[in-house]
Amino acid sequence: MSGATSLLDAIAGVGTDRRGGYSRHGFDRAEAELREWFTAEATARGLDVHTDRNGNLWAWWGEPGPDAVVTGSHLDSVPGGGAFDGPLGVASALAAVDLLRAEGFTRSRPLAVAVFAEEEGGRFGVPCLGSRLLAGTLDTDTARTLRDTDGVTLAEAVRARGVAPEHLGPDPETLGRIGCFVELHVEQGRGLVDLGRPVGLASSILAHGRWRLSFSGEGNHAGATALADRRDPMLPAASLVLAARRAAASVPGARATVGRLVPTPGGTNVIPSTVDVWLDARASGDGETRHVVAEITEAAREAAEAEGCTVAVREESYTGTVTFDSALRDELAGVLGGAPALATGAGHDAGVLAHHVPTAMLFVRNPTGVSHAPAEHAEADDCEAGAAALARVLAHLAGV
Ligand code: HGY
Ligand code: MN
Ligand code: MN
Ligand code: MN
Repeated sequence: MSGATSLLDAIAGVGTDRRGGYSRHGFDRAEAELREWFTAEATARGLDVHTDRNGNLWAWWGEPGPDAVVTGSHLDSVPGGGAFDGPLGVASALAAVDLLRAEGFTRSRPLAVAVFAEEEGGRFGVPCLGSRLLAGTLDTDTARTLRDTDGVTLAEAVRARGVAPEHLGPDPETLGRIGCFVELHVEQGRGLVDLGRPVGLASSILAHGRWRLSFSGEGNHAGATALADRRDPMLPAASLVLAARRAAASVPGARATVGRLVPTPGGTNVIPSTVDVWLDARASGDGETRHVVAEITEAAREAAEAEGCTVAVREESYTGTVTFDSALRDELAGVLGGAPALATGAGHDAGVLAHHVPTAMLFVRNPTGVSHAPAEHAEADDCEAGAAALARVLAHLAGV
């Protein structure tokens, strides 16, 4: 890292800034500051930083060119997130550049560090927004009209960041430059802890998606309205939460989560007129995931009808099971002198790009196993081991 800043200090600094100012919006102040941090750190290393048509940052070592080796991750967060999910991959990429320069590394291929916008989908509800737009796996018209909780559209948000909204969308030129992509990420789970290893390689990602269920009833007075006269959408919403756990529990390895439920208008003494519920469901395959979601939405419809309410169900994003390229994974395990392969339930930009270019993920041990919460952690020496492993992988892939 530049000056005396250690890798961990940089991550803690970025993560803390981020955690403190939680980048609720993928293009708002908190992330804007983190993007400035990255641009300054990359420029200090002689990398040439560009912003692509979808707001992703690209720091090039040498001219942008075909068959580039790309590494990187994201800087945005979830509400109350930890300091490592995203920033560890970005800071480690910069630290790996330092290590390669220090050993006099000579490139045989272009090399870039990428920072993808809005990976958590915290502002516009679509995870991996920047990498999906890049890869063309998200309908551009739909994307442009995505709105945040303040009603700001993605088009308005990117324009405020100097990105022309009419340019949002598939970017085959940028995508075409990627020869392979390697993302380093803090592990979100205890696989490496249980194996007693500091670094591992990702084997697969669960199929995962997000659905929005909007329950509508009749807003009314909490005190003046007899129970028999109510059409309270909070009841079917509550049923949905319990149905989600039941449905996921019936499919081995499946997960279903309701982390966000918004009654409108949201007064203590007001029966809500509508309740919006966001469902995050994941399982080992499309069939399993769709089965879990079908069970949940069926229960939601029944509960809505019983309360004289209606429910609208909308799929907001979906990514099928990701299986990382086993040949590349085995090659990199060899470069690292053996590194365990780990499945994960967490989605990543690497999961989006894996459908388009040879892609691998490095995981760094998280002693708590916890993620998307302040307890998310990685020890300093494991962070350094991760950056050193990434440097060896990049040297193998991009060296002479
Ligand atoms: O939700 C996820 O799996 C990732 O953290 N975006
Ligand atoms: Mn995350
Ligand atoms: Mn992440
Ligand atoms: Mn009153």
